[in-house]
Amino acid sequence: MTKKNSQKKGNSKEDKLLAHTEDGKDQFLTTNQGVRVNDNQNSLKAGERGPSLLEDFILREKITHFDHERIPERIVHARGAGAHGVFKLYDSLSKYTKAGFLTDTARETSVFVRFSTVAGSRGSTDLARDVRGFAVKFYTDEGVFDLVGNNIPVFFIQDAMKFPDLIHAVKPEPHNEIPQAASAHDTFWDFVSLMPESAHMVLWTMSDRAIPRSFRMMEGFGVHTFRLVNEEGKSTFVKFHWKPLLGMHSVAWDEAQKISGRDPDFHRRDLWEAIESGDFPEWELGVQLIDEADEHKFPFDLLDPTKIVPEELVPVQKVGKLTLNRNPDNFFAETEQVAFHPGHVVPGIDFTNDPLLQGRLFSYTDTQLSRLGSPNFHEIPINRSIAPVHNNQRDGHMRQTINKGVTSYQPNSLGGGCPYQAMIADGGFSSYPERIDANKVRDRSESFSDHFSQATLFYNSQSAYEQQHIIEAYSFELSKVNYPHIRKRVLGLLSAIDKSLATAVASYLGMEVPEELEKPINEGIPADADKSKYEPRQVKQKSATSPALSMANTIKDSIATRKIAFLLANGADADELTTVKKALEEAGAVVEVIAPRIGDIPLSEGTTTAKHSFLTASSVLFDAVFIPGGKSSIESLKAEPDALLFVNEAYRHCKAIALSGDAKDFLSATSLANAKEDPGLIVQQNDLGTLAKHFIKAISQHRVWERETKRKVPA
Ligand code: HDE
Repeated sequence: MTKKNSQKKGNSKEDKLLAHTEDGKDQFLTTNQGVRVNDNQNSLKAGERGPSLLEDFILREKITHFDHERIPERIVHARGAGAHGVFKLYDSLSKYTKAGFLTDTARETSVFVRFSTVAGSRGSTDLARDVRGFAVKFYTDEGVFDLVGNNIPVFFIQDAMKFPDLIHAVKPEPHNEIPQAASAHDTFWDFVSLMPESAHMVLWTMSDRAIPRSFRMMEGFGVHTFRLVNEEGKSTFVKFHWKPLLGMHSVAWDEAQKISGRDPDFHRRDLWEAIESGDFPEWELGVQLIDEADEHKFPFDLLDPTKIVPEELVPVQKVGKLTLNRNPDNFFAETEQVAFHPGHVVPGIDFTNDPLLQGRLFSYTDTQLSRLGSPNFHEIPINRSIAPVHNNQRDGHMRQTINKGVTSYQPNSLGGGCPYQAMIADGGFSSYPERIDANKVRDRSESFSDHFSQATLFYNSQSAYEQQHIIEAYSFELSKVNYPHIRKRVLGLLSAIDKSLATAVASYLGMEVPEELEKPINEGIPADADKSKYEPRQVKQKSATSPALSMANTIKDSIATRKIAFLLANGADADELTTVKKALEEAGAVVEVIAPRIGDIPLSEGTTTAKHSFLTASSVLFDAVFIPGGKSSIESLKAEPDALLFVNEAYRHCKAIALSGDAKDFLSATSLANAKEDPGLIVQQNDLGTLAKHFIKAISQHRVWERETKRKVPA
C-alpha cells in the first residue's frame, strides 16, 4: 500500500467526500506514536478467555484518549454550527477607518462564522425560542478581528455585572435541570420582570426573530456601539449590521416545537446542505456611522446596549458582502474549538465605554482558558491569525510553536532587540485616546433609564400578524410560569410598553392588567441608590414606527433553496409532476418526493424516486407542498392519515399548497374541504404553467400569515 494522499483538496463535492474520509485513506492504522496496529478488534489477554493485561498499551492509549474526548461546552451559546467563507468590500471606508479589510477593495478576507442558540446545551434543539449568536472571525492581514454579535440588535442588560444573574435565570433551573433550551419557566421571568431594562430585548425574543426559518435568513448585529478610527486618528461611532440576501424569515411557533422533535438539527442541516449544494449563504455588511460630535443628539445613549439606533435616524450603508462557501471538515476541530472574543480587534477598530462591552472584553479570554484548557488556544488551527505572530509569550499546556533563540524578554540585546514594537505608521495598534475626566463610581448614567420607548417603537413597527405572534409568545411563556405574582409583574411591564399588548396577554392568562407598575418594580438597584435615578421612565422617541424592524417588510423575491415537498403515491401523473418540478427547480427551489414508502414509485408513465416516506418526513421540514393528480395516487394518499396531517399542518403553518389535475379531490379528505383559494392555496385543473407561476409567487412570499386569523385548521 502506498501513500496517495497528497493531492490538493478542491471544493467539489467529490473532493469534500474524499476529505471526510482522507484521514485513513490508503494509510495503515497506527497508535498516536506512529506504530502500525495489527489487531484493532481484540485486547491483549492472558489466554483467549483470560483477563486483560495492563501491558496492552494499544488498548490503554485508545481508551484514555476516548475518556478525554469531551471538553466543557460553552457556558452560553453551546449549541452552534459554523462555516468558512470570504468577505469582500464594495467601497473603501478609509475616510473612517484604517482597517485594511474595510479599506482595500481588492482584498478578499477569509472568515469563519459560527451561529448559535444561547441557553441550550450543546445537544439541544436548533429551534428553541432564543437569541441566535452570529459570530464572525475575520482573518485579516493585520490580525484577527472578531465581530461577536447576535441576531437581535439589543441586549437584556446594560452592565456586565448582571450577566451571570441573567444566564443563571434563563438556564435550566438548578434543582432539577428543567427546562432545556427554553425561557418559559419561573426563574427567567422572575428575573426579567424585576429588571425593566430587559423589557426591550424580551419583546424581541418573544417576536418571530427568535424562531428563524434558517441561519441564512436572519440578520446579525454587533449590538454595541464601536469606534472606527482613521489614519489621522479621528474616531467615528459605528453600529455593525449583517443583512441576509435571502431576506429575513421565521417559522411558526407551533412549527418550531414540532421541528424540535422531527429534526433538532434543522438549522445546522439547512446550513450544511445549502453550502454542499453550492447555494452559498450571503449577507451584506452594513454600517451606521455617527460623528463623534453627534454623540449626545439622540434621545437614548449610544453606550446603552438595550437601545438601537433606528435606521430611519441613521441609515445603514451596505459596505461589503460575506459569503459562506465551505463547510468545516471536522466539527470539533473547527466549530467547537473556535474561540471568539470581542476584544480581538485590529488597528482602525476600537471600543466604546458601553459597560456591557467592557465586561465582555474580560470574559472571552477567561472562558477559553477553562473551555480549551490553555493560554495557547490561539495556536489551534481555526484560531490562528494569518498575520505572523511574534512575541515573548512562552510555554503553557500544549504549546505548538517551537520558539528558537535565547531571548524571551524585552528589552534584549542578545536577540537584536527583536521582536520590536511597531510604530503606528507601521500598523502598531494604539488605543483611541478618549479623554476621561471623572470620579471612580459604581453607577449608571441617567441617560440609561428609558426602558420602554424603544420597546414601544418595536411593537408599533410590527405588522398585525407579528403583533399577534408576540402576544401568543408571551401568553405561552407566562402560562408556563407557576407564580401569579411573576405573571402580574410582567403584565405591569407590558402595559408600560403597550396597553393593548398587556390586555391581550392578560386575557390569555385569565388575569387583569395591573393599574400601574408594581412597586418596588426594580429590585435590581444598588442598596444605597438614589431610587428616583433608577426609576424606569419613558422618553418619546422621534419616529412612531421603524419599518426596518418588521420582518414583514423584508425581501421576498425568490424561492432559491426553498424545500418543496411533492406528495404522491403509485400512479401519480408524470406530466404534472415533471412540469411543476422543472419550473420550481429552474427558480432555484429544492424538490423532494414523499410517498407511502421510499424508493422508485411508478407514475402514470415511468417512475420517480421517493427520498422520504411519511415515516421520516413531516410538513414542518418543508416550505411548501405540491400534490400532482393521478386517480390511484390520490386515492392512496386520501387513505393515508399522515398525508392528510401533512397538508392540514402545512395549511395551519400558512405555507403554499398547490394541487394539480384531480389532486383537488384530495382536499375533500382533509380539514380544507371547504377552504377557499387564497394566494397560497392553488388548485388548478388544467393550466400547469399558471399553477407553477402562482405557486412560485406564493412560496416567495414565505407564508400566508393572514390564514391564522381567518381560518383555523386542526393539525
Ligand atoms: Fe457573549 N459570551 N457574553 N455575548 N457571546 C460567550 O464566550 C459574555 C454578549 C456572544 O460562537 C462566551 O467563547 C458576557 C452580547 C456570542 O463561540 C462567554 C457578556 C453578545 C457568543 C460570553 C456577554 C454576545 C458568545 C461563552 C455580558 C452580542 C458565541 C463561550 C457582559 C453582542 C461565540 C465563549 C461562539 C459567547 C460572555 C454578552 C454574543 C462566556 C460576560 C451582548 C455570539 O465568554
